[in-house]
Amino acid sequence: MSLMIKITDVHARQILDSRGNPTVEVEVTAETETTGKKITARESVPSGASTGRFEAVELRDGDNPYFGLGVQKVVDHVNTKIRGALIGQNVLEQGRLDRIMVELDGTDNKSSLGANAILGVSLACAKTAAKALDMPLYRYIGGVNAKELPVPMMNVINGGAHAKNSLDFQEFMIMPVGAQTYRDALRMGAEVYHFLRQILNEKGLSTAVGDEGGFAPDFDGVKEVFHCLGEAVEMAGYCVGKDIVYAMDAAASELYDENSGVYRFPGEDNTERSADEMIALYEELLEEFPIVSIEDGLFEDDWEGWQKMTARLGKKIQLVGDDLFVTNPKRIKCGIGLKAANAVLVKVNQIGTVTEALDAIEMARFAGYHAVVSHRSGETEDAFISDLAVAVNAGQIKTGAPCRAERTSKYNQLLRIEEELGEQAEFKWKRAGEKNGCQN
Ligand code: 2PG
Ligand code: MG
Repeated sequence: MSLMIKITDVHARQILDSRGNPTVEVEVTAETETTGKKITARESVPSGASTGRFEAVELRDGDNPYFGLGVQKVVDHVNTKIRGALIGQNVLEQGRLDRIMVELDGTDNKSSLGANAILGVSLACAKTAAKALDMPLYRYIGGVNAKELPVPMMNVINGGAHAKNSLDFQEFMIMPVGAQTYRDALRMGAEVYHFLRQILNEKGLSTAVGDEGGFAPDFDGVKEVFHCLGEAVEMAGYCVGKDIVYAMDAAASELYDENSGVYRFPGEDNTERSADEMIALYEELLEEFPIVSIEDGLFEDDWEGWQKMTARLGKKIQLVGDDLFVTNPKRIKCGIGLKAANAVLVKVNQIGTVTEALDAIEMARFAGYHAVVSHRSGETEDAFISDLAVAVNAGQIKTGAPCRAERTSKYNQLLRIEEELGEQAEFKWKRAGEKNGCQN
């Protein structure tokens, strides 16, 4: 590479995420050799609540203050070891920078330096490089063909580990697939969200929100959620199943009891379901409601169950592996070989570097799997994932409800990107399981 933009500083600090827990923010400064101009950009690291057991390791201090959740050790790793290894390197060589950090860490799961240390630097390097080249981040990562605005998967009802309500499944999402543009999709989603609040109010249900900005009342089972969503969609003047379709994240690993091998539903008086019964439940829901995507329908290590579920449902809908794949090319490869799932959830902090996340996306799509770019339940105001979604033309982004600034920052960044792309911008719903025909 001929252009040299040398890293001159790497600096981390501890900040707070959207749950009020500490996380890492990193600034990378680089200098263009020819002009001597210095550029600095900053990125921060998100954090999950329903984390998959195969995720790269998020290091925490483990003692006071912050109830053991501090990241001061991680900050020190960035400011000493990683800084030392990256100073003088070319910020444009993302693959090399990420490899240096992975090798410096030396473990399989980034447990030595911490995936949160490595990711913060990796993200900030990409952003600094884009800024130094005076390029939008999505263009820097994706190149000239980065142009597709993703369909938002808006998590308007929160349950599971993200809320203290009676809902055992974690996320109930609306997807405004009938929109012609991203801007319209966002508006449609926000309108439905507001009507949903009105409906919940009228029913005397709570409109307090969960970690991802969705409402989190006590519902009388899963079907009641979809009935409420349907009412809200119709009140907003849209057609259920045509303008707006649904997606779910069951986050089933959270419900799985490994000792007995069953899924337990605390919100249904501890009803137990086997993997077969879970699949049957999804089939029943698909019959009744226009659900086009189910994430983590089964336990993160039940490859056999996933194979069965994919054989049964995979032609009709998108089956997304989150805890199953943890954005890890090795696990994705395994899933592809076994025909388990047909889509990958992409969370940069599950794997820990920009390069590996891009590798995961490439591998998935080469095998015909879809890629859904995703936030975490603990987020910051940074919107890296919005640029990433456009960079890889992912076509779908999951980043919570149109509520809470750490969620809207992602949706708003996509508005800016759409405006900037102008006539080049594309927005289309072309994913597995698309259902046509209005159900009203
Ligand atoms: C998920 C995510 C994001 P968390 O399970 O998909 O919605 O939740 O970040 O808590 O793992
Ligand atoms: Mg998930």
